[in-house]
Amino acid sequence: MGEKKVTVEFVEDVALICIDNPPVNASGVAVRQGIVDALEEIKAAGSAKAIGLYCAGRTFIAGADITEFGKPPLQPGLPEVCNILEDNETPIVAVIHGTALGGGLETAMGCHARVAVPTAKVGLPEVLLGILPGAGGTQRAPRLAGIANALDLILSGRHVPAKDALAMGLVDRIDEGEPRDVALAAAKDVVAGTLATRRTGELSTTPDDAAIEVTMAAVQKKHPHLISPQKCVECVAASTGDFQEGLAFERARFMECLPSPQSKGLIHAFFGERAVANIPEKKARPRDIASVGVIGGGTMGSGISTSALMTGLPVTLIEVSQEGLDRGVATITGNLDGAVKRGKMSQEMRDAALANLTASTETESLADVDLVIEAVFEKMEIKKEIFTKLDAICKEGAVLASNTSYLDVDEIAATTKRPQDVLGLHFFSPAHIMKLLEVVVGEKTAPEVVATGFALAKKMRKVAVRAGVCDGFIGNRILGHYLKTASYLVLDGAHPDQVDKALEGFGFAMGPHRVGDLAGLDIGYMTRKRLAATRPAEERYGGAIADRLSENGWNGRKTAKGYFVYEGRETLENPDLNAIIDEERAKAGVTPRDFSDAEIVDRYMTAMISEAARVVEDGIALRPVDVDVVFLSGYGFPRFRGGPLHYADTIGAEELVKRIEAYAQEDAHYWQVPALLRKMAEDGSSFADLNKGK
Ligand code: T1G
Repeated sequence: MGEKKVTVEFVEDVALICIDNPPVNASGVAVRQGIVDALEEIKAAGSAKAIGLYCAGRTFIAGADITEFGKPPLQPGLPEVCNILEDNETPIVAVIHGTALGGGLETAMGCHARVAVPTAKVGLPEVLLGILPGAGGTQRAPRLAGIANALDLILSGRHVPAKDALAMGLVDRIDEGEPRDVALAAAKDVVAGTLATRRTGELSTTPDDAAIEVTMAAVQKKHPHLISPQKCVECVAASTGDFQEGLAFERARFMECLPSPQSKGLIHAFFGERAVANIPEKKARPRDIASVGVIGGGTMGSGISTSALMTGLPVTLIEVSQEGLDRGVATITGNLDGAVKRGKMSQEMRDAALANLTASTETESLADVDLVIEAVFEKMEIKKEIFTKLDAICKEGAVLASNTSYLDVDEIAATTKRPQDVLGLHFFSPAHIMKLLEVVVGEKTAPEVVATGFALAKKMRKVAVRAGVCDGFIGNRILGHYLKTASYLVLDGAHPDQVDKALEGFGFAMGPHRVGDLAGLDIGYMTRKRLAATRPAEERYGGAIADRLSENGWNGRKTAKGYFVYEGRETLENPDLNAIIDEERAKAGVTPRDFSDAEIVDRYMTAMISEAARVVEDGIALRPVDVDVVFLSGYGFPRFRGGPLHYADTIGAEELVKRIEAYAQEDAHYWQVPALLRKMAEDGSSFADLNKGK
């Protein structure tokens, strides 16, 4: 069992159990067995009248050890350990610091009292991993906090601050101090009778059928694709009955969720968001960023400024005109007010952030900033002009970044005498909300500059993914490819609404035509025009219908008309669309045919997977999981599917190659089997293998 993760200390008439399993005291088998052994050791000693259980390091148990999932279960299991704690004769008080999550909170609820330090948080986030609290959480939480609180805790997965946990009844007291000291004092108070103890399982839950009914209807509506939220509600409903029966019911539901593809997808996403931080430049020391300059007060520039201000960084916003500046400052102010409304920041923090904003039309005012982010119009000439100017103005060691979504970062860097200080920082709109940040590494970008991009992302609570230089980097390059499939499907017979509904059925929050209308069809129009000169002659053009919409001035929501018509909150059919589609099909000599929803999804996903495989093949993405995280945190890819390449493994390379070869009968230029996929089909490997470096 390796080195001891759990130790016992006897202090007069109490005993202390300390768990020490860095980094987050996950309750792997060594911790579970260690707790059981500790209780036996204390029993054998016979001197303790109360026990304090606490953790060393930065947090209380942050859950079951997720790395054990999917492997043969190791005994004792966590449900058993929680029951052993509860049945223990000598009362146990758990002391919570950091985050007691999932199996961690369940362990604490198995104890006979809970004391938290003021900064502690508790939660049951299992639903975010496609499972449910499987060590008694759905039975003990309602007994301590009531059905409504338990449903909130279990379905939101949120981390509840100590004072709210106290109000809910999840913890019994809040004490200041180091965990060991608090545990000792609390155990003493148990002996003295000033801290009450009880067995949670002996408590009863007051039925609340209305809450159960309303919540079940809500999760079925909000999470139509997911199985675990509904099972969570069923388990909480069972908590009004016999405790042991409730535990058995919970276990059965848990075992239905754990092997599900959804849970595998969500667990892949959890570890993926951590794996992408593993970059070649990981050991480089980031440069200190204490001030930021943002060039451009448009949607992106304002969003980026807002995101920086929300971290406490001072921002200097540059615009060419006072009018543009005023518009930028107004947008930033609106973003910050919105953040206050959403409870993301207090009014005081909002005021402090706004006080940290300087607006100027003088680029020279960026002479001393540590980082400049250019977010102007997507035109290479304009970007080159700006970087030439920044090169002359900015201090040595300043990091110069472009928020370009597509353009060649090396070409931009080459306009300066310091290409090693230049990189792409590709934010996603709205930049103060979207999690993803593509850190685009140029040929000459210095390792510490890349590390600076990742450090900034962490500070902004974003997920950074390292991308190489090509047209559109990771996300937009792949998007550009699979959106062609959407346009071909419409040209060949599917209706835009059917395509959207089929992909929403797959799990996307919104189909490509509605997303296009939301983002603005003019963006796609300009990209098609920009690429027209370099479009291969043999490439089938799918943009004719979308071009007609834009040429009619119908660019989506911002013009209240695009693929659909928008009246207030209503999305209606565009009465002019079908005629345009018919005309363009006729012009292209297409005899339309029917597509099933399944075929629409297969073609769309196969196109996405194909280009994603090429992005990995070309080294633009470090690993397949990097592509997955880009799509999960920047393109609304359904999280329970784990990302395009995790999903690809559920199909298998052989089947994907067969599909592409079949589709290539229609269009051999567009449907080409990526070399990586062909190799995987031949050697039976998977993207998961590649993630493991196999
Ligand atoms: N198991 C294994 N490894 C874990 C882990 C866990 N539960 N939690 C974190 N890690 C690793 C993580 O991969 C990373 O590794 C390192 O710890 C630091 O994490 C029966 C079955 C606790 C809030 O869902 O939300 O209990 O990348 O980078 O930002 O009902 O980690 O360094 O190699 O995230 O400070 C329920 C999951 C499990 C909580 C800390 N628990 N963890 O955040 O650090 S299911 C959870 C978190 C369960 C029972 C069921 C966060 C954190 P590496 P980090 P952080």
